[in-house]
Amino acid sequence: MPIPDEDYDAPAVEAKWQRFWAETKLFEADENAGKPKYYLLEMFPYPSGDLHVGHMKNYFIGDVLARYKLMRGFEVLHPIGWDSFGLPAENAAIQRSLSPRAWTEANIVTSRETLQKAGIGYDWRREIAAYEPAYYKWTQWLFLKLYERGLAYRASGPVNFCPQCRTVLANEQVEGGACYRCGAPVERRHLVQWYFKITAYADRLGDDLRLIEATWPAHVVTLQRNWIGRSEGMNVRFDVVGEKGLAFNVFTTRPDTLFGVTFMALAPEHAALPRLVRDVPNRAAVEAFCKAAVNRREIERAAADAEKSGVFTGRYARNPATGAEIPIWVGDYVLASYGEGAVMGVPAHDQRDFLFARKYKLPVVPVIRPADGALPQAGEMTEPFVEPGVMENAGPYTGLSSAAGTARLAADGARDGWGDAAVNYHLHDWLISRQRYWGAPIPIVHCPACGEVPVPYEQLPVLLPPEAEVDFTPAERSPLASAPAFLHTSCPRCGGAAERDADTMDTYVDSSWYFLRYCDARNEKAPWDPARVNYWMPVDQYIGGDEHAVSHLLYARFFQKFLADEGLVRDVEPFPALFNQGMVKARVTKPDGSTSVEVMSKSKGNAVPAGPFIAQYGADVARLYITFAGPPGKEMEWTEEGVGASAKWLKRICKLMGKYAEEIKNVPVGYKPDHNEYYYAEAYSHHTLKRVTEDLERLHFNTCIAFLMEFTNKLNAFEKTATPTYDDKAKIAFGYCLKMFIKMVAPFAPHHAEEFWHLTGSTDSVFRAAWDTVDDFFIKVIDLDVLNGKLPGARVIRPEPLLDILTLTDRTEIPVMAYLIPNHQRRISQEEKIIRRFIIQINGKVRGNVQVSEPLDEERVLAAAREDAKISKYLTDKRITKTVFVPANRILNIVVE
Ligand code: ANZ
Ligand code: ZN
Repeated sequence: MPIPDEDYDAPAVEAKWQRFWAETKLFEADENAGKPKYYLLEMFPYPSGDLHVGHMKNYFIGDVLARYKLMRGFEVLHPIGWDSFGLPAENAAIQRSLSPRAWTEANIVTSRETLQKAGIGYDWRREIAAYEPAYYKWTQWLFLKLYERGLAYRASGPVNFCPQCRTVLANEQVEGGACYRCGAPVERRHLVQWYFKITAYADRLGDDLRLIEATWPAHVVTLQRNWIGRSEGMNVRFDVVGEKGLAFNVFTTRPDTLFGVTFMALAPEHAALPRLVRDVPNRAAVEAFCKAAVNRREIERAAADAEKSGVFTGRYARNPATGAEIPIWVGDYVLASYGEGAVMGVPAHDQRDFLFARKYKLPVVPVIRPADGALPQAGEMTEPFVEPGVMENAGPYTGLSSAAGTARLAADGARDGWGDAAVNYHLHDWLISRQRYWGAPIPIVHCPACGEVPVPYEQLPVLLPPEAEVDFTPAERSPLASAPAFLHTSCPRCGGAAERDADTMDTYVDSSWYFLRYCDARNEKAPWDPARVNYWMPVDQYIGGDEHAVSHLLYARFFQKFLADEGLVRDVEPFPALFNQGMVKARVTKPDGSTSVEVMSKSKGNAVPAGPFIAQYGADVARLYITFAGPPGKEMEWTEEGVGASAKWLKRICKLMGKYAEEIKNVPVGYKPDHNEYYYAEAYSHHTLKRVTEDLERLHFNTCIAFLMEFTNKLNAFEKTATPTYDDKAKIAFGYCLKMFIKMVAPFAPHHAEEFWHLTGSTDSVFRAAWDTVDDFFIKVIDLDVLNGKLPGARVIRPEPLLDILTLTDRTEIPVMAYLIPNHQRRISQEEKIIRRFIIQINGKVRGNVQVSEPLDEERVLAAAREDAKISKYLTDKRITKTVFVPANRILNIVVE
């Protein structure tokens, strides 16, 4: 067995072990393994080209954990697949005049090869790709299930439309008013689209955040909670003055401010507006205002600091609480898509209403005062008082707290018929239709006679038409409509001529259930066997970016809950533990020569492709570098110097292994350190093990590596030939420590570790060797300070920082690694430091006292007495006939013959 050395041929050695792992089925996960399961998952990649080293961070983190969990005795499910449908493939394909399929497949081939060369341990038998009919058949099946339950529906409504990508987008895909893909400003259009009714699960999605709050990054939980945006309040009815039967509902979270309402504002899109302004003189002005406002984007319109505009309709409504007539305005800050599309304006207590009132000279009427202060004076207010407080000038409610008043108003409103308690969500239904080619076709047929007809389950999959038949360059209609053989079909219900739905599904539908498919990836009869899914689910550790906080992570939770209601999965949170890896950044040089550090990406020109990098340096160097560069959750900067340090450390380990090949081979089976006579190196190994294990559990890989580096330094500094105490016993202890070390290194540098492990004579994988358990003895009795030099009976000098040399009392110097530490010399640890003085009486006479450390039992006190110079002379050669031990009084009475 060659020892990895200077000439270590990374590609050859790594390929050898990768073959070995494949042949020995190391990562093939099985439900019947008789071990506890561990489902580890990285968000499945979008195959957009070759992976760069920034992408690899995700997979390296996963792989370190997978290998560690294997060694901890888990049956680890670690699968991989491809999120291979979607807009970018189609856009890239159009730009390069390739077919989306050919482009995607080529990318999968390169990416797969990169992951394999990186040595990431996956169960490749479970590989899936969203664009394969064997997968999207079930995506369509799930659509039909949702449809059956009324949770997939078609509706006309305002949608976000990206003019550049020529498709509608989900709300989650609109970022600051722009398309999440191409950045073009999104337009509002009214189209008939398919929706998934995620709002039916809003409460459960919100409530169950409590179950994962502690194990998800806090900001992701907050983002989801705010996105769901549960809001409790009241719907209040305002009757229009002078028109019987016409009324507006407003949603308010502050019914306690009802007495301060000075106007009403409707959304420009409000359905009842035309009727309201039918006969008013300024009808034209209102219509012109609405037309302009509708074209402005909602986010802009609703922003707290945006300029607010409005127009008076000329009509009035009656405040149900006061009977006062208030003017009805149209306001561009009122959104049609939230609540009732109308607000009651309370300028004294709401920021947006305040700005609106100031601009249009509407009255400000304060009706809430701070609990410990006076009611604000309208004329003096420079900003509204938005906190809850005590109600004033509020008729029968005056003097009530905001909370009490709100409850009373809700009861009175319900009794008198002008208002009801209401809950609103900011979450909208999930718009899933896309007017693009590269996605799963929506399994619906439109029949002139029967209307919308679902494709029968047994006719799935509805296959995408071959690319040759499709004009997939963007046009007004979906590309699928350009393939007559696809479009024209017969109605499943009446058999008459009908058309298929020409839209495809949002790719987030594909990724809402892929983690379930992995559990039973080759099932042809069903999307999965519930027994298998229930065995593996939930995912024990999910790793991915927080950019999916309110999209994928929300959709997947929704699917899991829906599927639980269908009895297809258990009702559990799918990802109880989520880890967000930090971004990998790298320096970018701009045309003007200036530089900046930015997130690695191909488009910025700062991406380091993973394939060639691994071919040059080896996978272990790449993964060590990435896992050592900083805490995995933090961002890191990629530099070439950093790479060198990892490569150097690996070389130093190789040197060490070469030096101790004999020792490693000769450790007797079952060897354990002797607690009475152990070596510095053994104690140190267990301390290192403790720290590495704890930090692996916390995913703090960088500190694990730092501990292991420190350990390498100590071992390397030891010169065995110059050490008189380096005898057979020491050799065994050293071999033992090195075997522990190899196992600790294994998750981080698996190829090297496997090579080293086979030096022990083992023919099995190091990943089938059990992770060592920390021997608490070492942790309890000897602390790291002691190990770092402060040994009793020895003085430590440090000629160089990393080489600990002991100068013994006889002036000999030895490196501490081989220093045998007999138990009686060990320093007393913190817990043992409680020391008590005991009085010793012999035959009724006090003969002295002794100091004893815990445990303070009779045996130890007696032993101390025998060792004490003054007392011992009364005990030598005497037979003790009786002892009386009084620990409370700290006395030991001894009766001797
Ligand atoms: C009167 C009021 C007085 C309000 C006050 C607030 C403070 P959240 O918490 O997000 O649910 N609102 C209701 N529907 C709206 C719409 N379609 N477009 C814009 N704003 C709307 O916000 C609820 C509050 O937002 C509601 O409570 C309403 O203003 C406004 F001192 O009613 B409030
Ligand atoms: Zn029909």
